[in-house]
Amino acid sequence: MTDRTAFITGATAGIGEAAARAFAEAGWRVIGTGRRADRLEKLAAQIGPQMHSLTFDMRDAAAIDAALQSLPEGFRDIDLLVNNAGLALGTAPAQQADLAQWQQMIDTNISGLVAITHKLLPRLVERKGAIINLSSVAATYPYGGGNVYGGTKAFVTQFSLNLRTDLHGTGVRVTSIEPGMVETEFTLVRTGSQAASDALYGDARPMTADDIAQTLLWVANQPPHLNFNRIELMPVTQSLAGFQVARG
Ligand code: 8X3
Repeated sequence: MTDRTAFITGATAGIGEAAARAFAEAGWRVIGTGRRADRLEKLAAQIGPQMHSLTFDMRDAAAIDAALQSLPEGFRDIDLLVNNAGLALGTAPAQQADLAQWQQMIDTNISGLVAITHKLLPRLVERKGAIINLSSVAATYPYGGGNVYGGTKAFVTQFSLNLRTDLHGTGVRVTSIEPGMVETEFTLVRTGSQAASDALYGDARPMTADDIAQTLLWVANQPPHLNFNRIELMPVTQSLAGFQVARG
């Protein structure tokens, strides 16, 4: 055991679930959060007493408070916050997009993330802990249909950099992780279509949730004097395609 505790949001699937497993395997205590109690309980049963699950909706501040107050002895001293919960919805161009989907991305990727961070900051400062925020390559590079999703991730990256500045002198470390294509339920959630998900990942050799989980663990295990501000990573098969020009 490392005697350290990681608080991982969105641990019900994908990168969050892989991170919960990776940190537990490395001897960390893990608090895994999510909306889907059945998935969290299944994961907690597999990981064992090193994991404590908290079920709440990131968009409900009172539910977050109640969940944090319910933390049992042994899980109250939090050393690392992994802000992983987030989602993309829709691939339509902005002028055809659904406003409710935009709002849901803002509520989860921005409002939920800042609420959790705000609530855990005092404990993290006390423990000289760390925050790792899951941003995206979409924070930096625009792509078709990325509109509000990319905007939320640009927020996450810039919020990470600003947190670093505000936390100057506290010893708290902050890192923005900015992955490209990772094969998870991400595309299924975004499009609602298994066929779209299969078409995107098929033969593309995308990164895996475990690739990102191992990156998170590596960042968390750096010596306390070292801060990685931003890490951008992509599968070898993904690259940038440049500008477009409309004619006529
Ligand atoms: C999403 C990254 O490259 O799959 O955060 O659009 S990508």
